Amino acid sequence: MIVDFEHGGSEYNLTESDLRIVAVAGGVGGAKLALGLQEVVAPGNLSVIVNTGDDFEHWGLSICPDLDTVTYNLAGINNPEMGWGRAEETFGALTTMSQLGAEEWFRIGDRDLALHLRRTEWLRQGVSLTEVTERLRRSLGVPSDILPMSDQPVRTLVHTEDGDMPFQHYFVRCRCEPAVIDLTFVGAEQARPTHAALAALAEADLIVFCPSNPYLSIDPVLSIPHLRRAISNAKAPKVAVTPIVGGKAIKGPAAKMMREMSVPINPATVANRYQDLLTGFVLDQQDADWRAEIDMPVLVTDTMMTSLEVKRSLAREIITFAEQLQAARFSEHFFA
Ligand code: FO1
Repeated sequence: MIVDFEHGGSEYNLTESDLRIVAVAGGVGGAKLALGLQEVVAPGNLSVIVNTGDDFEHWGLSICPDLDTVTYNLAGINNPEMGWGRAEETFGALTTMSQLGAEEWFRIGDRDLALHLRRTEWLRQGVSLTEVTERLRRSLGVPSDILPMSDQPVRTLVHTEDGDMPFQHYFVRCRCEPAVIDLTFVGAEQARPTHAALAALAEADLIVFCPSNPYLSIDPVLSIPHLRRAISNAKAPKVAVTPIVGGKAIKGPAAKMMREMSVPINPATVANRYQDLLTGFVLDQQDADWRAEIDMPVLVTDTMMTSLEVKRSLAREIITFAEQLQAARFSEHFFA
């Protein structure tokens, strides 16, 4: 339970408490912390608001990579080596599609393909992406809510020195090699946050920005009008975990993009980027010296989620950090 004034901050066992957490996540890095949070709160008390800017049509199917990466991680069936896709996967369909002249650069496994078929079938029937995602996560036994940021399409367009390209062409087909100039989230202006996401934010005791790429995963979520404001207006403390450790990203192109966009590659850049939204920031212990450059409360700890136990301990430390922030906020308020 986040410290509130009446309780005086008594320590609960979190999994029995009614603590409600909302995590904002993109792909691999975000999914890892989402799993850590799911492990330490009561079943059903975690909602993950997920980026859909990476989504695209491929083989005539609606592909939602970040939703699927979060779903597979929270279901415990993700491919631990790749970070995306499923464990124990086969690629018979991919091989045959290639023989039939279809594109093979985006490697869809046979079990993953079944999920895309099911999602595409339901979307074509008019079922919302939120409802589709709910059905899929329940079928896979995930106890947490997995919430698309919007049910309307938002597509990340990457402006590079080799021209403009859809996200998956940049990320997978071109392996993030083109130098990024800028990003556009096509459709964001017209997109509305889902009711489920707004409700989760209103009820949250804690909002966690997972260590996802700020430009490719967090910014698309914040680009949706009203969603950024709903996060800002939420009563819960907002804590972000650094996606940059030791001057580089754990995985993916964040550091490369920062260099190409002439942005200093350090945690302070990320913290200051979301300064107006955040209550606190989590630095990796390798970057403790950056604490002085960050103008908000900072938790310094091990953020390298190399095991399930580290994911759990990081989640617990964030919750304790948030309790301290909340207590400080109450004491300022009541004792100012
Ligand atoms: N990423 C790759 O680098 N290569 C792939 O072939 C690939 C296939 C793939 C299939 C399903 C899926 O859900 C994700 C997949 N990804 C692949 C990862 C994906 O491009 C990224 O996870 C996100 O879009 C960025 O977080």
